[in-house]
Amino acid sequence: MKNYHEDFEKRLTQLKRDHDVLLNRKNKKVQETNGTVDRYEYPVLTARHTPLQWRYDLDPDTNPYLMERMGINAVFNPGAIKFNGKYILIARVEGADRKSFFAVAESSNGIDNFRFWNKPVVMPETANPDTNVYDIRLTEHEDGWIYGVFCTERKDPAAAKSDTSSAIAQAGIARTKDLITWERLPDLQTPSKQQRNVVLHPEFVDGKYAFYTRPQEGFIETGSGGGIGWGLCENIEKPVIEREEIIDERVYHTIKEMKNGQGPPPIKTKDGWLHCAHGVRACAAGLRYVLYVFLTDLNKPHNVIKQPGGYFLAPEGEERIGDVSNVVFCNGWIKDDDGSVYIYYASSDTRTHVATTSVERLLDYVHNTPADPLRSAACVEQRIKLIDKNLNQNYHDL
Ligand code: M1P
Repeated sequence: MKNYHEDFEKRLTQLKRDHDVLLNRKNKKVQETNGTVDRYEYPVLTARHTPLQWRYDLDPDTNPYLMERMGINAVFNPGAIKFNGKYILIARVEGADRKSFFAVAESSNGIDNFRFWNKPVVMPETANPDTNVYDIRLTEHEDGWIYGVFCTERKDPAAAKSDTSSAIAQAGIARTKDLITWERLPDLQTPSKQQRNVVLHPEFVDGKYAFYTRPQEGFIETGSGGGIGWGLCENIEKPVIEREEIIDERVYHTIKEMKNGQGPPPIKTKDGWLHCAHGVRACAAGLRYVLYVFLTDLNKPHNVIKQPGGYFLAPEGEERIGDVSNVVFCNGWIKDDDGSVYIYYASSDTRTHVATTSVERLLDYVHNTPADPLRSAACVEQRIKLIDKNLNQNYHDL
């Protein structure tokens, strides 16, 4: 007769060993880069990084085949923060049942050995329970709280009974001091039917809380609106934005012609606020998501002062493939005191990576990368100017 317990023990030992190897694996910088960031060989978080006890029933009597009872499908789109000297990610962990939840993972160097805390975040609900929550942005606000602003999704109550996919997306808001206990505030109210990619600015503006928004008419399509919006709110405990203006619009035949959205909260620098956002274009293969970077005015964070043309980071290699292919998405980055910047981006709604750079490099990028001239002929003119400069100065024989 087959000894299930012996098989169970063997398999469990193997699972633990493999998990340990994964969690202890050192990350390596990838050699080839374009000078803007350093990319790394391995993702920092994947579904396989989640603790075994989150997925398996570890009791041989109730799970003799040691099956994954509650699978995890993906770990992506994390918010990020430096907290008690650790690099913290609050990831979107998606179960095999398609529902996402938040979970904290920490690392001491920001590039490898991320480990999940024992249990996922218990995020309180409002009176109107969320069906799905995802893509948290973490803001250390000058009011002393750490805010998490995330997408809350619920079935559209106006949808026909037969329509089981129409949804309403809004911005959920919660705050914490320890990343363990969260106080849920009411969802943000704005003039728009739907919201995603809403981010709280870290400082008061005109004495008010300031939000980057992304108004949209439908759940997937932004409709006639879209763009990165901006609005002020008097009272975070009753959060209402009465006036929403678009500060970074969608533009025909660019990397953000279909939609765009603010990434993490911006980083304050001597020259202005540095922003990372995603831009989406349509192509025969579907939607393509890339990241771009821009700078806004220090005193008026809603005024864009520099916007390099094109993308800053696009999916490469295995990043191109996943549940929603051809996507990179970023809603978390960390700036260290020495000016280093850790950009946590997800690829294809499946896994999470890190790219490192610095404030200095990012400022060089935004100041010296030409803006998109919007026409092929103007692009050629722009490139010939660069070629001529290089030829005339004869810097190096290529
Ligand atoms: O699938 C790509 C991304 O799509 C949405 O982002 P946006 O609203 O800008 O299109 C979000 O669902 C995001 O989580 C996802 O990564």
